[in-house]
Amino acid sequence: MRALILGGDGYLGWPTAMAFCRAGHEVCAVDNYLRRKIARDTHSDALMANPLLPERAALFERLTGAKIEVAIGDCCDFAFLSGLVGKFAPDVLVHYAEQPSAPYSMMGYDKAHATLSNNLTATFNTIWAVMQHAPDCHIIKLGTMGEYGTPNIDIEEGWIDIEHKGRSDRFLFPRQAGSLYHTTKVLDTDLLWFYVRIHGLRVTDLMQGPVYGLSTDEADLDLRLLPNFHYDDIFGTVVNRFLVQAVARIPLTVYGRGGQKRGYLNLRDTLQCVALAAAHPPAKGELRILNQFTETFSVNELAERVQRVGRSLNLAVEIQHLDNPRKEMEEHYYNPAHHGLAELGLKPHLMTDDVVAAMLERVFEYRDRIVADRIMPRVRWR
Ligand code: USQ
Repeated sequence: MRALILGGDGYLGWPTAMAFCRAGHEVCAVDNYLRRKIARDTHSDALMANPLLPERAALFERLTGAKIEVAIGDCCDFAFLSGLVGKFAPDVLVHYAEQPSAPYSMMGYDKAHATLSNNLTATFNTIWAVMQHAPDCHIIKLGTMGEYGTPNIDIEEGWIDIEHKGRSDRFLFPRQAGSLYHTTKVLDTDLLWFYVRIHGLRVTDLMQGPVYGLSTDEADLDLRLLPNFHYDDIFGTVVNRFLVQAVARIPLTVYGRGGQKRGYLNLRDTLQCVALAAAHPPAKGELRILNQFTETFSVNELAERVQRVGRSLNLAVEIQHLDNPRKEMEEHYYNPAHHGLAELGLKPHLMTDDVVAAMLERVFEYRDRIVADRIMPRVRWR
């Protein structure tokens, strides 16, 4: 396949580009370094230094003989994106090119507007570029489990059958996101669904939970190929933050009571899920929605697990409950379906103690680079 990876410099985009390339596909990775710029502006640099995309691609080629094409540019620039889609003619386009931080999107008008404008424009331009130049291309869009929020009913996989006054129909499952960032993903889904209905696009929307980890088959070839691993309050996801806090002997920052449940997955499983979606495209005119996570945990369960494994490695891990900077339910029902990817063949890498220990050991190698004042939450929802 010819695979265009939008957001190819990111935590998920770069490992995806390597994995697709290694699997024998023609890959072009696209990025404008927005995440690096926001990280610099908010003093949220990643744990390890990540070479720029052309350098990473050159190193990957030296090590594997496989070539990742690189295009530096902004997906919000329609002339750039449409020219690229026209020239590259992708069979599959994986769209990660979004501002992915919930806290950043809650920092005030400018950052909220930047998130809304970037995310919606990148999705809109993707749709139009594909419609104009590659109408059979399969768009794989990274959505988020956060689109559904935490309703007091079971969460279905994208769609729900509703009976109302003796009649029934199928609708998108109700969405009620907990941050402006997550809300942009709801709006993305609505845009995609509109153009699928009207123009017969072929789309998979992957509702992904928080991802953890830094090891993949390709990233393990050389430390300079590792994904950008954040532990700060802006870009760091909760498990990655807890790993770094454990190594730095900073008490684990559980927000509020810690009963918040989410569906989590290992970075390796993100790669598997995207590959499976690409290998099994939906029909034209279909919006396929898959819930992408392998296990659900509360924040307390995650903290206790990192503490237990950390202590077995002689790390003195403590847990602290902070006043919750977010507005979210801290105790709630959570039962999301996730059959679709398993039916496509997903073999989960679960969060065993060995997996946690291996991640702690890798983070430990970078302990001198941990900056303690990047840990505490700086952004409050209210
Ligand atoms: N949390 C803590 N302590 C921390 C950090 C987070 O208790 O130090 C809690 C949060 O309050 C939340 C849960 O952990 O209840 C998950 O937070 P997170 O920061 O790991 O994840 P979130 O902000 O929801 O966003 C991340 C990614 C985002 C992706 C999303 C999937 O940054 O791009 O869309 O995970 S999901 O959460 O399923 O919507």
